[in-house]
Amino acid sequence: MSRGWVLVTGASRGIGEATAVRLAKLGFDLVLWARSVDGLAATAAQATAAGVQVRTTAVDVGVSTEVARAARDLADCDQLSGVVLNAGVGRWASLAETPLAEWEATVRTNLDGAYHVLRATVPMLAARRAGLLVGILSDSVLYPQPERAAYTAAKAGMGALLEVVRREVRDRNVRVTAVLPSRVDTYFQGAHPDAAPGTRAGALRADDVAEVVGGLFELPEHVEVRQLHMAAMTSTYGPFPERVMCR
Ligand code: NJP
Repeated sequence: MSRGWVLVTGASRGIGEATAVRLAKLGFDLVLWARSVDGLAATAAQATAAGVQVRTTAVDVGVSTEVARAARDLADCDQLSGVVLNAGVGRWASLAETPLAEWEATVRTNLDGAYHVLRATVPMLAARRAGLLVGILSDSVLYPQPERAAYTAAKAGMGALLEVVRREVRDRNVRVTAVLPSRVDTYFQGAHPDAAPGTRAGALRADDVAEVVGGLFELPEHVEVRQLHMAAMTSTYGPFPERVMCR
């Protein structure tokens, strides 16, 4: 029996791909958005194998008209149960070395993209008087680091937007969770233009984040996890030493 539809953005690879597959295994039908048609098809094939319905649309979340067009298909889904705002990009550079085009591209995907997708989907969840919104932010929001002005600002803005939405739709029973991962072994660039799974030693795996997001969808409807900060035990990232001294 269907558990309703979940929209996952940035579902062509990385955390979005893993999350889509995890949610499919939990029985959710899926709407998958990203720009890469081939990547979406590969994710859809894995999700369909779990026996759920899957719809894919090539969408640049930073372009309002594309999101509006894709959202028209969403209206046909009889029950939108949740949204995973996962599409994101980031390239590390100091403020002085961040050209305007890079700043705008980062904000357009991470912050404007969240705005466009939220505007399209929050009314649907609010009308149902149920649903879960999960935003994939970053621990950069908690620990702003040098060399990543555009990314940190965009993700912090997205976090603020999610908090506003939480308060606006709380009385409609819509829950909002911000997930703040430390490093994850995906294609995400950060400081590494050639990043690919297998190149971030000691980081979380995409499946780890997917497992946690899947768990959020399994919670009773009266439970809201508002913020979730996760890191690999092998991570030494962040302002505090995370390595535990073994006796
Ligand atoms: O990265 P990657 P992750 N419109 O590059 C899509 C956050 N995060 O899985 O459009 C629509 O493997 C892109 O698809 P495509 C991070 O900020 C990561 O690690 O086909 N989709 C692909 O499916 C991000 O929010 C780390 O190119 C767009 C996906 O996004 C989320 O995790 C740490 C798009 C990116 O897959 C997933 O990133 C952290 C657009 N305009 C937070 N632009 C980490 N990996 O270390 C991109 O704290 N996508």
